[in-house]
Amino acid sequence: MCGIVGAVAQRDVVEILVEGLRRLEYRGYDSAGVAVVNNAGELQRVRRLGKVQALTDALSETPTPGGTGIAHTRWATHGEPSERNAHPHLSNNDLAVVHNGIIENHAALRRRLEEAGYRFDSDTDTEVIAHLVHYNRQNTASLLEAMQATAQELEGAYGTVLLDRADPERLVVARSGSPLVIGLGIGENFIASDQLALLPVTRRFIFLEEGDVAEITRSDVRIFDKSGAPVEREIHESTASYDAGDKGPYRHYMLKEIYEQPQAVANTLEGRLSETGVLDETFGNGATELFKQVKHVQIVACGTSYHSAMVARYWLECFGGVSCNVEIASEFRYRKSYVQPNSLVVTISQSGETADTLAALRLAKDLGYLGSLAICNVAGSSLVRESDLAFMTRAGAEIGVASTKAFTTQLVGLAMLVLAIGKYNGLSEDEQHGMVLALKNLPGKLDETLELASQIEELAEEFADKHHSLFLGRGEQYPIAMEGALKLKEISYIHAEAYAAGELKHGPLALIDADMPIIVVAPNNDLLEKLKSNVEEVRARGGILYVFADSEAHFESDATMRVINLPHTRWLAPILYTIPLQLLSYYVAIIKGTDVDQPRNLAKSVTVE
Ligand code: F1P
Repeated sequence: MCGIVGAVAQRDVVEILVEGLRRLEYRGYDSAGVAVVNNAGELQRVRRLGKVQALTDALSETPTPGGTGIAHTRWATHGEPSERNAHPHLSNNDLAVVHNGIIENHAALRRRLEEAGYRFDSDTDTEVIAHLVHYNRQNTASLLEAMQATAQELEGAYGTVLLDRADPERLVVARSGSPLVIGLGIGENFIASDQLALLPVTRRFIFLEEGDVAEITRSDVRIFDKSGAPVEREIHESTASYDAGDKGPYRHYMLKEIYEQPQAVANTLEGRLSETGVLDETFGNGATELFKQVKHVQIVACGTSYHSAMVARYWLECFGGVSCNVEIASEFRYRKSYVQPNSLVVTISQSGETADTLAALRLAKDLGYLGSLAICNVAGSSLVRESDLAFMTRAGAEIGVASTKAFTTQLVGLAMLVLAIGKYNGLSEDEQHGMVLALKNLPGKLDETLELASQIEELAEEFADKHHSLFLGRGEQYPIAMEGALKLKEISYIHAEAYAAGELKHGPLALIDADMPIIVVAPNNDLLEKLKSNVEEVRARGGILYVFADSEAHFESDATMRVINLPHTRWLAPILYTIPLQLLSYYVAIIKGTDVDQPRNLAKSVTVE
């Protein structure tokens, strides 16, 4: 899930490469590096441990001009984050390579190459690509052929770009399992792992397909498919925007994104609802025909997106009139599963590039589902392109690694899916009408909920010295407890676990003491009385409770319980109750002084499995 940028131009490309890396930092920020062929015809490489800013500082001290270059921002898989493991990797000072993905047979290849006399300078799997291409180059007519030969020997996933000192007028690139996009300029061409990196220089893109190897020069792009045959790939005019902008009055992107949620939800709803339902076109051409046949929904996703899927299971079975299974994509893709009759597969992903989710979609297509729907925030992403139907959340660019507005807009998309499928499966017009109204009122309720921020900021003080915490919810609030726990882990590094409150007495009660804050999400629903009993079980054992409750649920603050009341809502309560948990983790992280937008060890887009 590293970020890659490359350029072949007449002008100096280093600025373009570094700006590209900045835009790709969401893919990893363990180290960054750049290599160019300089005016003296030498390969010049600058690498730094840490974020792109460290590389920028180094480049301002050591100007590295060149018309052809490659650059990389890393999320470490093989080998610790360090300068020697940072890309680009070199072979014999002739060849520079950047890579995204994992070479699974790297150990065997490394042994072979060491026997052939190659010396390894890093612990990465990437370095085998550099040496193997270098080795194959001796028996092939061009760098392109050397890459094609190398591709036959590599197992695993890669998006890779090669630069040859002896032939600096071209880059050779290969895609197998990790996305790469060619950017077309005038008298200059580019390559990147995401079009976002290249938006300042072009709007014309070619998305490489699985198994493609390509050669890019200033004036030409030649693409060859898996079998080595030359192919033409469509050119796309991109309308994508890079609106990371500045943080405005906010201290972090995450806080900005939390506050953007009412607007993001309003945008996601806009033009998609009638008085009594959801317009089928919202999900793309052919949605009506497909939805009429659906009797079962299989959802696959990872991380935060998986939590939204879990909420959807409650909704689909309660209101949608169809059965639903939910599975983590990395599990689904590697087990034998049974395809229910008339089954729709739904993938959920902010980025649309999550490797496991993409692999799960491809598997599902082979297994013979009725059709596939992607719920995604990035237009033109692999997931969207490869699915039959797509629902675009309109959250706008999400920069904070911990997902916030992408999650709540996914839930809005899933709520609309429930309506769209439900209307063919017994959801009455009256019910639909009420649900549409609730969706329309949601941005206002989110605004009201955000007003609780100062109360939550105060509460956060009590968490700063804690090492563990427990999140409890029941029904469709159980996944919200899971999402709250994940947020706290991700950005404050406090150990947090979530439990369905009914499970307490089956083990976790043993953990309860005054040092273990218990966070409870308690809307006023059919399970409220059950939840209240669970709360008493905790109290009786000396636990300190923090309850986010419906104003009509009648929880009272006292010495062992802090209550914060939220506006009243019914079926969309999971969306509303997400907000205080996001704010809580944010303020705890602020007190702890962690890197909120780029927490340690994580990356925004997980393009390796
Ligand atoms: C899945 C995910 C995010 C999380 C983090 C890492 O990504 O787990 O939920 O916030 O950024 O990746 P996606 O498939 O939703 O893009």
